[in-house]
Formats: sequence, structure tokens, C-alpha cells
Amino acid sequence: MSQTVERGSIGQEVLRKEDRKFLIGKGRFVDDMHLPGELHAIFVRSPHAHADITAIDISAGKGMQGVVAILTGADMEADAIGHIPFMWIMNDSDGSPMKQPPRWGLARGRVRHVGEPVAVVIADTAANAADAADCIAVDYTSLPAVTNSRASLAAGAPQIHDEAPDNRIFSTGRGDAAAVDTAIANAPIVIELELVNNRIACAAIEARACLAIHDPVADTTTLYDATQAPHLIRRSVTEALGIPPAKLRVVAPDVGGGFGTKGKHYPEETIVVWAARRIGRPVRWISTRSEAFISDTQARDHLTTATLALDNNGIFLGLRVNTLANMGAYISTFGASIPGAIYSALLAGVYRTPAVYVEVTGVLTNTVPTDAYRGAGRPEACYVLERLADAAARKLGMDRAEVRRRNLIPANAMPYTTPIGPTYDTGDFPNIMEKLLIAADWNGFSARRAESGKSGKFRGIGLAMYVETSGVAPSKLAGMMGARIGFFESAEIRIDGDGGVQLLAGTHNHGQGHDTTYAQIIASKLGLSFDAVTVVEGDTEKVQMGTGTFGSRSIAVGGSAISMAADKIIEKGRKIAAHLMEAAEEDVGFADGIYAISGTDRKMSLAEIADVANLGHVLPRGVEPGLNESAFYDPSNFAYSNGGHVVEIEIDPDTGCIELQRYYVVDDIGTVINPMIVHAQIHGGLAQGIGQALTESAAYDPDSGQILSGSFMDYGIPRADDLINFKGELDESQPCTHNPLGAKGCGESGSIGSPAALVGAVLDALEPIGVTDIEMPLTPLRIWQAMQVGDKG
Ligand code: MCN
Repeated sequence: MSQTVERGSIGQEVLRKEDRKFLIGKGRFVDDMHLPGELHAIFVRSPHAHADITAIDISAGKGMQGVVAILTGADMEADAIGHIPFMWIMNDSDGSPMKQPPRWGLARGRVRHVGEPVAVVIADTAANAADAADCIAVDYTSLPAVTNSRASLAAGAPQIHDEAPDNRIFSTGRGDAAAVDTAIANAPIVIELELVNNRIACAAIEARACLAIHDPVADTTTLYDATQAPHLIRRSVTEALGIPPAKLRVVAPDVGGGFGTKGKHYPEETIVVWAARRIGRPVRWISTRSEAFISDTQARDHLTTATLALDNNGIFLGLRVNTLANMGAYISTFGASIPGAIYSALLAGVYRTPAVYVEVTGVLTNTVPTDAYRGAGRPEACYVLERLADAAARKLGMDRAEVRRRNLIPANAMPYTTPIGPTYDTGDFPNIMEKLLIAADWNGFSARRAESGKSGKFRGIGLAMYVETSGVAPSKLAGMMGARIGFFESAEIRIDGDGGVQLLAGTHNHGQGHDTTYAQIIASKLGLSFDAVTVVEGDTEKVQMGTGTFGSRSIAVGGSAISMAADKIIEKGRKIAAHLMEAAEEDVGFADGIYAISGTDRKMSLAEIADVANLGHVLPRGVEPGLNESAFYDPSNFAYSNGGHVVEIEIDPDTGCIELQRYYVVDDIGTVINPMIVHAQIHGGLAQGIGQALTESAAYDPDSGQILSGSFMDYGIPRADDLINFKGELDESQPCTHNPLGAKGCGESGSIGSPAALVGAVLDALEPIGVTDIEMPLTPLRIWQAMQVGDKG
């Protein structure tokens, strides 16, 4: 489709340039790649949640058709392969590092969750490998399992790792516990809630996939990997294998959705690279959907006790939050940091509660490990705070918006340092809420409720305000909090002699529209054509360094690196232009791609300068040929995106079914690069937040530890008719103050406020019949059951 893109196109609704290949079926995913002589890996996985492995007999599989190798934990041990590395080591409150039980690529002696890899069969076809895998005999002695974090901490619970007595990985506290105790002791009103944040699974359209190709001559391996963070994978795999990073190239081609779940390192990646190096032939592994449910990281799974002290006017005085975060059977790449660092930091939220204390305990259970999934810690924090705000309003008999109005941090308090650490640079939370209430016609709700009542329906309205840490994050702070990687981003801009631009960026586009928005930034900064920009991401051999795409960081951090590299291009070009036009550098201005000498008609375009730079014939003394510049940007703070959600629902009292009626959001994501992409990002986030609230639950049988939702027959991914077209507004009045674009992230925004708003709406609908609490997901059965209890009450 043709479109005219202005050169200063920041803020323009430019259609996504990367979509054409997908629309004509020419995307290139790992599964599309095939090599002569390639082999297929099929994993033998534990059917037990907790068991000792007493014997593994591979003999029956060994001679089977097409089988090239059958490898077990013993082979990995013999090859001295290390454990799957942690990339974030949370500290306990006393400063001691979290417990670090090793996670071996293939189990050694014991399995701790259903789906844990025990052996891998490598054969000429996937079918032959699967047949042989069926013939491998593993003897297990099953052990008692535990899936719930409270039960796991209880006396007598099965012990999951020797390294972590009582199944406790870390306990971290933030804030002033004594001040909170005093506030609670002296407050006229104290509210306490027990909250469950349900466990959810990711369901990206493309399941995980890897293909490793070893070059025995150079002794280097290339891993094609469906990942969001190729440099992180290179670091993790080479660390586990004990080889230098230069021996591994990781390429993330087109990736069919990541949502955080592909932003970490998994055993299969290390195993496929190890096997390819060992056998000397390409080895591929494509996850099945069933495997995804028992091997992809899952998310949320918090049990929280939250206590809010307030005065009779609804002013919040103190907040205590105690959360047990279910880590699963092993600590995934960033698993500990999601509740320990991200969630815990956000529990002041948008409110000026003077005293806050948060304690988070990471707990092992016999379940799939948990880690980041869209929102990663922020939906959990928002859920706690907004449920409390609603409960406060109910207790006081006050309008839910009014309670919030009385407690929101005002814009003139910015920059605002919360009692638990973060300093918000900008944000006008009251303004966002008032805009939202007007857009959603909050005050006109009672008429709509009455109207629904005429047809026998219960109608409810929910409100949730949020602030989040997007643009993850300052490396120094992350390092202090236990990160083992930096969180900067890199960009390199190469300008050809004809004005064509190649951008190499350390982020990875798997649906976010980077090719388009990055080109908009470059076209705007350099005054070059949008169409002239080519974006390269996702290849450790081409891109100097990168952290990857997660934590809604690509624009705020990666975009800022691009902006800085563009500034360097402009400055180098200015030197050349001054030399060629025989002027002083300070007299040469730059705007819209043109260098001009003020007060004269002498000018040269950046494309002309690029030509000169790339020829190198007439450069000023000391200026190197070429017009390539690179920049590393490390933010000094998070970008605090914020906003609010209002949702209206109807409940059918006969069935407990919910129908979404109206959905409004107002978001402050600072400077908006492409409003159309942002709208779509918020839409996607909403779908996932609505999914968590209404239909999704990664459930386990508490006795056996078997997953009960191991396929789409049991796991409720929301369908189109569960969702709704939302109305959204972007408020650009509060740009981020510490990055050159003024941008905050938006990739996760939709998922953050939606669960709290929906639960608020359902409780509002059911309040007339006495229902005051309900757990997600809000399935028809759960709502119907709550209505029966509420009725009696
Ligand atoms: N954008 C903008 N103006 C801003 C902020 C963002 O125009 N002020 C645009 C960006 O240019 C980018 C998109 O919105 O094209 C998202 O930007 P950003 O908020 O920086 O988020 P990231 O690009 O870093 O993407 C990560 C984020 C996360 S954490 C998850 S999870 C997620 C999400 O993006 N996973 C996704 N969106 C997804 N979308 C798709 N299709 N697939 C996924 O797996």
C-alpha cells in the first residue's frame, strides 16, 4: 500500500512497513528454515511433578530408524555443561543473595515439574525421534508434590531443592515497616484483603523454536532462535557451555509473538547448541503446543495480604503488602526480579500514601517456572492497589473515583519520590482520571445500570488507575538490585552515499512495529526519506550489542540510542559541510536534512554530505571517512507510563456470563511516535489483561502437581467475541524528562489496569446482592457460584 510519509513524521499514523511480507506469506520464522543434513530433537519430559529418577534405559531407542543420538543429563555432566544461568539474583532484606538451586538442561537425578526435560532424542526426522523417545524407559520414584506457595512454605511440605530450605528462595522488604505499623495501629479505618493473582500461560501464535548449525572449521555455531533477546541468549548459552561468546551467533528472525515469555533463556536453547556442536550436524527443535504448556514460563501466581490504613475522609495513611510469589520449580532468567524488584517497587502506585512497606517472598513449588509475561509485576501491583481503593470506597460509602481523587499524587508534586524508592519524573494522574471519567461518562452510569436492570441484567462499572516502570531500566540500579546484565541499548546508523540509511538496533521486533517507528525517528531527526531507512535487528553478528525487547523499553531506551546516534551523524556532517562550504562550524545550521549557512543561500543536503563522506576525497583534516555512528544509551531512570481504565459490564444472572459493554482508556506514554501502532499495542495488552481477568488460568492439581490446563481445550484464551473495541486517548502533556525523545513505553500498558478494572466492575455489578470478593478468572461458573453465596448473605 502506498502512503506519503512526511520527513518530520514523529506523531504521524504511518502504516507499518514490515507488514507486507507477512501479508503475502513471506515471513521467515525458524520453522521455515531447513538445511541439508539437519536433525530433529524431541525431548523426553517428566510425567511427574516431583520424582527421583532411578534409571534411564535408552537401549531400546538407540538402534531405531534414523536415530543419531540419545542424550541425557549424564552426558551433559560428562561434557561439563553448566546449569542454566540466572540473570537476576535478588537479595534478601539482609543483603544476602537469594538461594540458587541449579537448573540443569537435562534432569540430573530428580525431576521437579511435569514437563522437565529428561532426555533428548536426535534423529533424521521428527517422527523417528518421537518414536525413539517413546521407547526410552525412565524409572521414577514419585515424591509428594506441592503447587501452592502457601502450602509450600508450611511445615512438612515436600522439599524441592536442598539448596533452598523450606522452599524459600528470597524474602525482600521495601519501605518503613515501623511507620506502617504505627499508621495501621492509629488509623480509624483499616482494610485488609486477601488477594490471589491467578497463574497464566502465554499463547504466542508461534511456539518456541531453535535451529543450531555448527561450523567445525571455524568452531562457531549459529543459533536461529525464536527469541526477543538474542544477545541475552548468546550470553546465557555460552555461559552454560563454557565457550566464549564469539563462538556463538544468535539470530532471531521473524518471531510470532513473544509477550515476555520468549525474553528468557530456556534449557532447550543450550541443549540444541550443545547437540549440534557434539554431532556436527544442524539440530532443530520446534515446540509443540502441548510442550509449551509444560515448558514455557508461566506468570503472576501471587498470594497477597494487603492492609490499608485510612482516615475518615478516605485519605490513605499507610499500606502493608505481603506477597508470596510462586517461582515454580526453578528460578527462570529474570523470574526472581519480577515480584522482587519490579512489582515491589510499584506498590505506592499513583497514590501519595505516606508510609508503605512491602515484603515479597519467592517460593518454590512443583510447577513450571514463572517469569515475565506482558506487564510483568505491574498488573500485580495495580491489582492490589485498585482492589484496596475500591474496598476503601465501599467501606466509606464513597464514590470510587472520589476516593482516588483524594489520594492521587498531583502533577505539581513531580518529581515525586515514593516511600519505597522510585522517583516519578512526570505524570498528571488527576488530569488523566478526570479525562477518563468524562470520556466514560462515569456520572451517567446509574441510568445505564437502570436500563440493564429492565432486561434482568446486573450492570457494573470498574475503574483502575496505574503507573508503571516502562523503559527498563538504568543499568546501575538494576545492577544494585541483582541484575547480571546491563539494561542499556545500542544503535548504529550507517548512511550510504545515496542517502540510504541502515539502522542496526539491539532491540527485537516481534510485532511492535519497530521498522516503522524507528524509521520515523530517523526520518524526523535527519530529514531523510522514511522509505530510505532499513532496520536490522536480532543478529548478534551484525548488531554490536543489545539488551532486547521486553519491559516496554524499545522506544524509550532503544529509540533514545537511535536519536543519539542520529545526533552524532548530524555533528559529523556539520564538520564536513562547514569545510565544503568554507564556513565556521557554528555558522552551519541543520534542519530538515539540509545544512545551511545562516544569512546566505549556501546549503548542502545530508545526502550530499554522505556522498562526500563515503568517498573520502575532500574531507577536513582529522575527520574520518564514512558516515556511520553508533550510540549506547543507558537511561537514568525508568519511564513512568501511566493511565486509567474504565470498563462497564453486564452479567446475565441465569448463566453468570459477562458481556463487556464499554471500555475506555486514557494513557500518558509521553511523546507518541506512531499513534496507530500505540493504539494497536494497547489493544493487544487489553486482550491479554482481559484474558487474565475473565478466562485464563494455568491450573494444577494440588495433590499430583499435574497441569489441568495443558491444552486450548482447558486453557481459556479469550476469543474475539470475549473482547471489545475500546476507546482510547493519549495524553502527551507530560513527556519523559530524561530521555531525548520524551517517550515512555506503551507495549504493556493495556495489560496493567484491565484485570483490576474488570474485577471492580463485576464486584460493582454484584454489590446489590452482597458479593464483596471474587477471584480471577471471572468465569461464568465462578460468578454464578458467588451470586448464590451473595444471595444468601
Ligand atoms: N511507541 C510509540 N510511541 C511511544 C511508545 C511506543 O509509537 N511513546 C510504539 C513503538 O515505536 C513500538 C511500539 O509502540 O513500535 C511498542 O513500543 P514500546 O512500548 O517501547 O515496547 P517494545 O517495543 O519494547 O515492546 C515490548 C512490549 C512488551 S514488554 C510485550 S510483553 C509485548 C509488547 O511489547 N509483546 C508483544 N507488544 C507486543 N506486540 C506483539 N505484536 N507481540 C508481542 O509479543
